[in-house]
Amino acid sequence: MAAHQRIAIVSVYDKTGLLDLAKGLVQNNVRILASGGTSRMIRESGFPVEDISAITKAPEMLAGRVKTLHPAVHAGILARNLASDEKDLAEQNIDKVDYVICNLYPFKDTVAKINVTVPEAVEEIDIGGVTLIRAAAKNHSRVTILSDPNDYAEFLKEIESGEVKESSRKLYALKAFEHTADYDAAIADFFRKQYASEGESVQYLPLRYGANPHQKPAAAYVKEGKLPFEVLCGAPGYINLLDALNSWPLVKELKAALGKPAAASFKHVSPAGAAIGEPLTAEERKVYMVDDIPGIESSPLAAAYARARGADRMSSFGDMIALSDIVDVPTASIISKEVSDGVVAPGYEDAALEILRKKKGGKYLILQMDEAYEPARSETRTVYGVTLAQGRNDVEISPKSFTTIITPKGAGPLPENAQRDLTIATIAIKYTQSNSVCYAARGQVVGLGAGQQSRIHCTRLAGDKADNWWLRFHPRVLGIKWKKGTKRPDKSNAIDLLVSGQLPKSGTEREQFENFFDEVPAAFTEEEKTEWMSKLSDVCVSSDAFFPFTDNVYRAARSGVKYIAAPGGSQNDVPVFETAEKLGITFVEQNTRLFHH
Ligand code: 93A
Repeated sequence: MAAHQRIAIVSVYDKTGLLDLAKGLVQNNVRILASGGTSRMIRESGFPVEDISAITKAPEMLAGRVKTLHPAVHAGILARNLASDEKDLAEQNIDKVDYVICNLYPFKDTVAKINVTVPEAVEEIDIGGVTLIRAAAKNHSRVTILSDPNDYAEFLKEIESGEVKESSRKLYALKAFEHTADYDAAIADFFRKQYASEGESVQYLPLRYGANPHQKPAAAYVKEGKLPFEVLCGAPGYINLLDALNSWPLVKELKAALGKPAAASFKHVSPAGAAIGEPLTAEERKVYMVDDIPGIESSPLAAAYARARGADRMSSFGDMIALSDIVDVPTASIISKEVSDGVVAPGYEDAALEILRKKKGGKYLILQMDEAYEPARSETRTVYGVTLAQGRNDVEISPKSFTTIITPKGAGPLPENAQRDLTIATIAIKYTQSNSVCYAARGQVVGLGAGQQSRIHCTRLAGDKADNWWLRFHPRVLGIKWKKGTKRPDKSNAIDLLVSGQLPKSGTEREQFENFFDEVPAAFTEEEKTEWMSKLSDVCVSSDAFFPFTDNVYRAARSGVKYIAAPGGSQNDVPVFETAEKLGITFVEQNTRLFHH
């Protein structure tokens, strides 16, 4: 039986290298079948070529919309070396195809043009080419698919010396699948922008810009279904959404773990505070500036936000807020008094929504989250053109995570408050930019050190914040006589100067500071600070990875810390545990590293 003459189907939009390819195919006695424009170019250069219609017995139709779509083409490509496939081909008088060389209409280039219309884009959607490529790539155990002109030379070398190696066919097939996937993604992207921003189920949300005003275009979208939130008011920015999509799971998990309404106050993709709705004492109401909020004593959600916002008022300025429950009037009333960028919650009482809609001249961002939404198990992002993929951090943290005590040996179970506060600190760091260390007490974060490259810097930063939080309860701060009309942010700034020991001594800064008071408070002496710090106890600390040195434990001890939860694994584990024991700190195992970026 005469050897079967190999057949190549050639249909290329990008005709780069086409004539060299044709020449090489002809030299190797390969029969070339090509679509209209491709065939014309080969023929005009004097190489033998047949039109696809030679095997389909049908002309190209519909102004080129149907060129290669035909069983004579696709059965020839898809047939395996099986007796049953051979029989089918013989019955229909179809020859097997060995090589497919195809690249697609330039959809991406077309839609990149300004003001492109939908009909213009539609005409650039390649159907037959994608079918050729997919069919050949599917059958790559027998067929070679070339979808990139850069591969022609290597391919010709291979057929020169015999057959295309299996390893090459595999790589060409992979490239072909990537090519069609990328092509389809570009089409979906175009239509998402055209059709998915309207109506009830918004799938694509254009954003004004990305992290900075010059980073355009920007958008938020899901590839399937609809976005898990609705925009009730305002227009979210890119960083608002980063904050909302990190703070929402934080409060959802806090509530699930501890069974109480939860709140978080986020800035730059880390919590400034997070808390559950433990009732507020009279002092706490004063320190958190909520003693004038009607109904706060009967709203655990309002208490949770007062605590989250009250942890670090300086960092919370202009926050994105997450609330685990339907927002009520007391919670909305607190928010209405603070400088804030937006809120995400599962729902809003009508009267609460009315209050919030008035904020920022009607531009306050209000997002309603779909509580039932479950994100996909895997996450991807692109950094500098490279896609990174990972499983979502879906580890569950609950009071049960803190039952194994490392030191002191033989210690009984942790008190409930310690389990609660370790849970809060640990869920908070799960959503904090690493490295992170969190101090928690009284059902709330009291100091959080985020995004430091060195762990001791996290521990110090968080510890200093916890100290400042505690000093705000000092009678001198509680008794401050403010000048009438002093604004809340000015009060927060002035208190921060006072408690952090950064009081200006002279000059205009001092004058400005003094202007806020009827009676200027005296700076704290070191002795006063030490004396007051000694009254703080039962603070919990959680760390997103192990403590490499004992310095962290010494620093924590200075801020009333009695419980530490951190993963082990450092060469220094033993000295770290021993130091904790010496300082009267219970060290609890928390086996999961919780880096977050
Ligand atoms: O409109 S199509 O989707 N219909 C087809 O049947 C078809 N077959 C191949 N476009 C089709 N092609 C594409 O035509 C190829 O993907 C290639 O990009 C282009 C080559 O056309 P020509 O050979 O006429 O220049």
